[in-house]
Amino acid sequence: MGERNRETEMENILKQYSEENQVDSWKTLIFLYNAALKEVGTKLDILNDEFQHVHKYNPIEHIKTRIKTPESIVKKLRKQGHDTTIDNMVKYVNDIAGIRIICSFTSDIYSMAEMIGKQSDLKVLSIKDYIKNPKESGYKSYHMIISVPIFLSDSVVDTKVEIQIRTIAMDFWASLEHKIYYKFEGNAPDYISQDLRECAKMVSQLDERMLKLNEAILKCLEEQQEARAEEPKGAPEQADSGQISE
Ligand code: 0O2
Repeated sequence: MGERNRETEMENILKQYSEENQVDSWKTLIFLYNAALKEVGTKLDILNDEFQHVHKYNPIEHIKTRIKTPESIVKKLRKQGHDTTIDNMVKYVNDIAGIRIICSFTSDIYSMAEMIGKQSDLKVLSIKDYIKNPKESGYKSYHMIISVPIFLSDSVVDTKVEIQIRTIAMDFWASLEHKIYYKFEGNAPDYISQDLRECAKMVSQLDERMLKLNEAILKCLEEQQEARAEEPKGAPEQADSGQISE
């Protein structure tokens, strides 16, 4: 199947499975986005396992997936000035299927993004680096919109997924800020927004410090290993007597 056909396949599938019925269209849409989350989730698990296998280290702390609520999708479309049709949801709402990857260190974020970008069956549609360019609110995270092919019985549908990659500290800030702002519905008093920006700075400093600490620990371990390797070989080790020494 040609690339051009695959891009219009989503519209065809929605029509074919739904016979112009909006409820059926919605169900088909959610089925496809759930399938996309499964595909990408499996890819991430494999990448994490490979990393553990080769480097004895897990860059991923944990992964969260979610399908955006219908209320939230409608709100986003209205905010963008679009009619709330199924076609517009597919076209304009890029984060109906969302995956959040929580990493240990900032450096892990870029390793993950690179590994995802190299998966030949995924298409990276856009990247927003809110780590290098944080939002006005103080928000930091690395966003990728990708599309993943979903293989159905007689067709292939490219389906969009938003991947957000952040550290534990960035996630801690973003989750609490989201809750606070939700309460104020976007109209938080200035001193609260200011305080949140201050907290975001503290979170960034913490991330930087933990990264440096990790680098120092790795260097220290490497030096200890080298020193041990250079130690002159002493007397041959005594055979284990099977007794526990004091
Ligand atoms: P929810 O409930 O998390 O889904 P695009 O997706 O590119 O068409 P958009 O939506 O402006 O355009 O994308 P952007 O700026 O990359 O951000 C989308 C998501 O990033 C948001 O989704 C949040 O999850 C997160 N985000 C962005 N800015 C902030 C922020 O200041 N604070 C927090 N806590 N999260 C933020 P939703 O749909 O807003 O919400």
